[in-house]
Amino acid sequence: MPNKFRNGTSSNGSRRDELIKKLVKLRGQAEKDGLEKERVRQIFLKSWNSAAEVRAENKFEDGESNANSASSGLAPVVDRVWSFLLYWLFSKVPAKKNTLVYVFSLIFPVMLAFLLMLYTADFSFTLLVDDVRAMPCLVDTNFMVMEITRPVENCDICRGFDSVPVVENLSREEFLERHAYSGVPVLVTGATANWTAMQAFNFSFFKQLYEGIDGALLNVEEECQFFPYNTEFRTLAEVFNMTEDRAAFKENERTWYVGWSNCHPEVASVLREHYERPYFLPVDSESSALDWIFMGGSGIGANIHLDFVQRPSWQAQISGQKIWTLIPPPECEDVCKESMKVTVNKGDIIVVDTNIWYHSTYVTPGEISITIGSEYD
Ligand SMILES: O=C(O)CCC(=O)C(=O)O
Ligand SMILES: [Fe+2]
Repeated sequence: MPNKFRNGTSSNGSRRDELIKKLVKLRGQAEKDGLEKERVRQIFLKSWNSAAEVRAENKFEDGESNANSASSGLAPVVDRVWSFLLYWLFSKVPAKKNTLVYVFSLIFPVMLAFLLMLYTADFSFTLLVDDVRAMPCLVDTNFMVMEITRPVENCDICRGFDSVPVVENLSREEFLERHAYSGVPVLVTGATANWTAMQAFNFSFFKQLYEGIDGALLNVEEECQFFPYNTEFRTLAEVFNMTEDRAAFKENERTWYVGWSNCHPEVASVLREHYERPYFLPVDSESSALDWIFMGGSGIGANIHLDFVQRPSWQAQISGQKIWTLIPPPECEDVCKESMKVTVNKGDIIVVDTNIWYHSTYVTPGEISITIGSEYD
């Protein structure tokens, strides 16, 4: 099941950003000097050698997601806990250690942590998974590894323009030639004409759809991905349990914005009654079986991040308005504009390779923002 690996970059910015920039430049230089991409990658990975990072590297290698792993047995959970513990311990153990220090700073805490882990496991492995998943150091570690081992981009993705191209009618040929696989983003206005989604999709539509199909909510938890962003929701079921007032963004109610992927076939077939593949996608391009839905009120949507997917994505604005900020990869900063904002209105479709462009979203005040999208190849 293809998954978006969403790589958060929300916290402790500038020192890490500086470091990343330096590493990216170094990597670019190494490639210019004739070292093969794979060799450069190996060198960077080798020098990135704490236990936690090695774990993250494995994640990077197999393209697995950081999402709901509770379904795949206890092994990944135990692995993650161990990665974290080792990372924590190695960063705490003094460089020169005598036996006593060694026992107290390494073996003792490891045993204690292990016992604690077993103890916790009896009660709730789900909670443990949540806790570990929420640990920012794991996310950051992944981010660093992924950023410095990411292949250098070809900066044609932005050469010659400093705003996202906006078109009204886009033929398949034009799309194929200019955007489909080039990494050049595009906004196609008025592209959802005839989609009944424009009338049908709203909070209660999704609530009824998911609550009405046996196992659909659980399927999101176990097989797909759920992004709570800045909310307290842990599952899509919790989202649909919020009060009507909150769902309607009544005054004094806490605002919310969430996203999830759907991989339940029955839900997918209902969704697809209401939307079509964007008309400009190449006939022979395959669409992913996953639908991505983002829904919520005014304010920050997704924080700046890069996804870990091989395929470009499209996203249709069904309701409301959203501003996307696209930031080119650091190695293209001399060629590209530093960042580009593009407003996506109801009825528009944005196409972005979210694997190349750092991106964030902001929902403008007004109607609830609802989008549906997918990947294509
Ligand atoms: O729509 C959003 O708020 C975020 C979308 C996104 O990050 C994506 O599609 O990759
Ligand atoms: Fe994304």
